[in-house]
Amino acid sequence: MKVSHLLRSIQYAVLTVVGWVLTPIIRLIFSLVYRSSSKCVTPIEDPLCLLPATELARKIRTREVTSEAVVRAYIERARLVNRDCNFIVADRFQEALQEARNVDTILDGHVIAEKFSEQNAPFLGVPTSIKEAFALKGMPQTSGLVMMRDYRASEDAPVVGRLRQAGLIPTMVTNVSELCMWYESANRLNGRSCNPYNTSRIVGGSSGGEGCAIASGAAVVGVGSDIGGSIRMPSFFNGIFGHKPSNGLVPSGGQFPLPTGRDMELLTTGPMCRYATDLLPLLKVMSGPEAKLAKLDQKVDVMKIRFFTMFDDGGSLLVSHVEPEIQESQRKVSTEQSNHADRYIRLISTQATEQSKIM
Ligand SMILES: *[C@@H]1O[C@H](CO)[C@@H](O)[C@H](O)[C@H]1NC(C)=O
Ligand SMILES: CC(=O)N[C@H]1CO[C@H](CO)[C@@H](O)[C@@H]1O
Repeated sequence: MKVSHLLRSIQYAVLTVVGWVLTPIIRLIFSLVYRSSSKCVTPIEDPLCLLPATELARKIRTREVTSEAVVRAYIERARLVNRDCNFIVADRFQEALQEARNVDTILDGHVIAEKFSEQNAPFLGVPTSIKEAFALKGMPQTSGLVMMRDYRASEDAPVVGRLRQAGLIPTMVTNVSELCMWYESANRLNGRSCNPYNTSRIVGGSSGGEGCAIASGAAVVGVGSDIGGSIRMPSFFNGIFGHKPSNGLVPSGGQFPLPTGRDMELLTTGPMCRYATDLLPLLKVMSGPEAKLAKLDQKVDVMKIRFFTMFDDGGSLLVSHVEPEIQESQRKVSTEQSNHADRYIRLISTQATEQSKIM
C-alpha cells in the first residue's frame, strides 16, 4: 500500500470518528436552542386558499367568485402566517386589491378585450408571490444585502412582466438567503424565514420565502430561480412542487445578483406551485414564445424516463448523513419504477460511493 493511501485511510478514520462525536452534540445544541419556538402554522380555513391557480382562474373568469375575494383570502392568510414564518420582505396588498377590482370590472363588462382573453391571460385575477431577487416595479430587490436596503426596482423583470401579462397579480416579494448563496433563507436585513410545518426548521433556499409562502397557503404559485438547488431545495423542504427548467426557456434577466459567464448557463428561472397541476400552465406563461422549444404539450411515457438519484452523500465526511427516513422514501419511489430505472439508480449510488472513498 502506498504511503499516500495509508495517510488517506487514517485521515478518513479520524474524520469519521470526529463526525460521529460532533453530530449528536451539534444536534443537541440546536434542539435545545430551537425547542421552545417550534410550532406548526394553523390549518388553512378559507377554501379559496385550497384550490389550484388554474381552478381559481376558471372560477374568476366564470364569475363564480371575484378576483378581489380571492386576492383578499390570500392576503389574510399571508398576514396570519407571516407572524410565525417571516417570509414577506415587502407587500403590495393595497395595490393588489385595486388590481383585483380592475379585473372584476373587466370581466363584468359586456365585451372582453383580446388582451384579457383566456388564451392571452390564462391566470387573470389570480394572486402570485415573487422571489425578492426579481425586479418587481416599486418593490425592494435587495437579496438580503444591508447595502441595498433602500433600493427599489424601477421596472419589472422580464419573467415578472410575463406573469402580469398572463393576468397574475403580485401580492408580495419573499425572502431569500443573502445574495441567494445559501440553502436557507436568512439574512441581516429581513431575518430568518421559518418552515410552516415546524418553525424550528429552515425553509431551504435560496427561493425559501416562496417555498414557505406557497406551502403555508399564503400564495398558490410563485417564481423561483435555481443554480445549485434554489428552486428544488425549498420545494422539497416545504413539500410543494417546483421545476428547474432547461436553460433558455424562461428569461432570467432582472434578477439580483445576476451571475456572469458560465454560471449564467446554470441559472434558470422556473415555477413553484402548491399543486402539480399548475406547473405546466405556469411554465408555459413564463417561457412565452420559447415554450415551443420544449415540446411542452407532448405526451411523456414516465416508464421511459431515466431517473438518477443518490441514496447518500457517498460517505463524504464534510456533510451530514442523509436521514434514513429520506433514504426510505427514495427507495419507495425506486421500487415503484421499472427495473430499467432501478438499474440506473443503483449504478449512480455505487459510483458515488466508490468516488468518495478515493477523495
Ligand atoms: C419540530 O421539530 C423538533 C425537532 O425534531 C421536534 O422536537 C418538535 O416536536 C417539532 N415541532 C412540531 C410542532 O412539530
Ligand atoms: C422578523 C424579522 O426579521 N422581520 C423583518 C422582515 O423584513 C422586513 C423588511 O426588511 C423587516 O422590516 C422585518 O423586521
